[in-house]
Amino acid sequence: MRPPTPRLRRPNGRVTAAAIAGLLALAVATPASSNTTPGPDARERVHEYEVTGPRTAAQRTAVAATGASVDAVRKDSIVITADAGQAERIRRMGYPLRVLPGPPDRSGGMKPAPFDFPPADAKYHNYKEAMAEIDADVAAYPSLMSKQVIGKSYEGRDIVAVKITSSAKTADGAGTADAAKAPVKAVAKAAAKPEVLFTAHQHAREHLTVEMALYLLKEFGSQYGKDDRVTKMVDSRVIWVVPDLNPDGGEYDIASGSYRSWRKNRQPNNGSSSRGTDLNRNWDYKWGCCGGSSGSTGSETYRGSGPESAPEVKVVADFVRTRVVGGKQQIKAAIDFHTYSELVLWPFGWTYDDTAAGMTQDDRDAFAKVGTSMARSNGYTPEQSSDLYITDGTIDDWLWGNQKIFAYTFEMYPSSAGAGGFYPPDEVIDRETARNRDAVLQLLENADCMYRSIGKEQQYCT
Ligand code: 0X9
Ligand code: CA
Ligand code: ZN
Repeated sequence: MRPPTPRLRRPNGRVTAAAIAGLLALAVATPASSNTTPGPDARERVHEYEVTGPRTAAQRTAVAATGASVDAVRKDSIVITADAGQAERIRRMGYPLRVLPGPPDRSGGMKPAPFDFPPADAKYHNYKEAMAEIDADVAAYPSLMSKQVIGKSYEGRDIVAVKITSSAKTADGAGTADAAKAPVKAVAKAAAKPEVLFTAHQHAREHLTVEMALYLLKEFGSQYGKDDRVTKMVDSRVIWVVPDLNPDGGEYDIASGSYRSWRKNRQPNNGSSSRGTDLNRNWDYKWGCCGGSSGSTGSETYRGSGPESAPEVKVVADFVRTRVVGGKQQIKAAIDFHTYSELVLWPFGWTYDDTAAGMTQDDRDAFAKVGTSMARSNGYTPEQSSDLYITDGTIDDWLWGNQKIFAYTFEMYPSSAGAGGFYPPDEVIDRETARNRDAVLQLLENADCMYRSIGKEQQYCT
């Protein structure tokens, strides 16, 4: 597919004065060590910057309102990804900016195959390798796993969901052996198994999250019958893993052999040469409500032309809606994996308030209790997502606000840009995916009644 021609020329073919001025401004503002492959549209070039000064969520939200993405938050500075225009606007707000080093060169001087990771990062799975790995896991554990193609991305790649559960007819947390011993009658009227959803890779450059999803498949498959906690959960829950929400963006990010720091999907925008919607601003709950997304197509946080306008979001939202059975949403809890900053986040993102319409004190307390406990196990920092900055149209706000699913966002390794940012070396994959094993099991174990965590099982779950 050929990207649309940048609108630098008038129909009569003459280059406009404004276009020349724009190009000159870019030439001046773009750092010499540009780290992205020159594309047809210079406006798409982005860099990470350290912004010194913003120290409150409101100040960070104001910076994000320029259309930059906020990648990391520190006490009195933040790290953003921005294009030259956004960077200039932030400078004019009075905050000093410092350009950070671009994505690492892991080529080792070798030319990688197109659409593949550079040689030094070969342990990361590109789209084709991830699909092959999923198929291999399903083939290795056919009695536990099955794969469904739930729809297609804008460029036509399969978006898949893997279902993991054993044939045990129990939802009470008992293992297969217990289930086999249980009287036939008890088995026959066994309750539906609570379902839990794990999603990954809404943001193209956050490749470690695909590895997280693949780790979960391997772990639940290989440890079933060996590890007691895994066995109980595979018996008593239905686990859904959607390993790649943004395959087009992910492939685009690696396609040239040097990382592009791409965030959005690859959907063209009407009347604009800038491609892409930020999938995590496109969900149908308070979409675009609150200054937590952008209406500009060139922005890193462009919310799309309407809620669910991104095919990838529509596909996953439709899938979640199919889990409403007999008027009841079967999915009780969820984690959406992102990078980076090492955070456990809960809704709402659209408001600074702890409680709001659709979020009672008990809801908030259960979110915080389980979230804090998960964070203790992986060493992440637990907080409400708007403690960082306001976001609207995010998946967790939709899953909770619209579907009443206890949905968390995990921001994985590393904790800072200096430690690798969006591109940590593949040597960390095993350690940083296994690091979330206990947290994932905790969520599964709590999923049948999240309010048990605050001592209110009687009130909410009987
Ligand atoms: O901005 C985002 O979408 C997430 N950060 S990232 O660097 N991975 O892009 C944070 C989202 C926080 N807000 C909610 N989860 N609601
Ligand atoms: Ca390596
Ligand atoms: Zn993200």
